Amino acid sequence: MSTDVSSLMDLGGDLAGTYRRTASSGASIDAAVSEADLAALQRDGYVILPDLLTPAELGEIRDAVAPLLDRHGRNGFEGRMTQRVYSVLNKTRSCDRIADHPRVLALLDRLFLPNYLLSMLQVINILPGERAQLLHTDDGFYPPPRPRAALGAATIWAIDDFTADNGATDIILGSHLWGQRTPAETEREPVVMEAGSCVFFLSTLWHGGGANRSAAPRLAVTAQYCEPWLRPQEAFTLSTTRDTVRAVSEDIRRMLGYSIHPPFIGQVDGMHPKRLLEPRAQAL
Ligand SMILES: O=C(O)CCC(=O)C(=O)O
Repeated sequence: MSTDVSSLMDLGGDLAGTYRRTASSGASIDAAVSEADLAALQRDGYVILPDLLTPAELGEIRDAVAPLLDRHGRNGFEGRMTQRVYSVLNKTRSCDRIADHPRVLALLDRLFLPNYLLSMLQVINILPGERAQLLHTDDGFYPPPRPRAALGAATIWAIDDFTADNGATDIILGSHLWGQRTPAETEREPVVMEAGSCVFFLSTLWHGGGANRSAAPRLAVTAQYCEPWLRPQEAFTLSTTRDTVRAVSEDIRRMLGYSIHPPFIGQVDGMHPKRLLEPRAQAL
């Protein structure tokens, strides 16, 4: 049998022929800053990125999500005294900067294959009286056994200050390196940080929402990301309207799945998914 293809990767550019892979805005971050972030992340399993959102941006997020916080969690994991908003991109543009912040993308660019995906974007409001959430990892539902490299990463953004008693995310320092070990409750350490900061952690790190022993809610937004060959938690290609896809940044569009993991993953009818955004594809 003769063929001009010796490896499937020879086809890597074919589907992406019309739409070349777009550059990540993570490239705008000083390499020394990102390398320092990465070193802390690899050592501890998490890194705090301070002061990334302005007071105006925080106010915009608070105003936009307040009317969406209309129900409590349905089980102990979601939290009976916790309010969550899913499918955030279809409901407000105010959290876009959280999904595509260049400082975060610069880390993702270093950790994962090109065209990594957004796996989850969620608002989490922990109300006074909420108990500590079950400790968990964010990629434990993918079968490959630990210890292994993280298959994804998460950010949790403090929209309110995170304090030691208001439900700040608890992390287990260094647990990203563990094999099958599970943590004890006594190993929890709250991530204390000011509003506008985020904690970035590997999806292998054990963590959970903290107990809210204060008198005020703790508002946060979390964005999770995964390798481009994994199925994201939120099925964004099914749930995100075409109008929303057009409205978001090129980075978000790529992370929603309007991108190809070479040579074929993510195709639509044998073509690049961005063809769906062309005017003549409106009827699809
Ligand atoms: O709200 C938090 O601080 C953490 C929440 C979390 O890890 C989750 O719900 O998966």
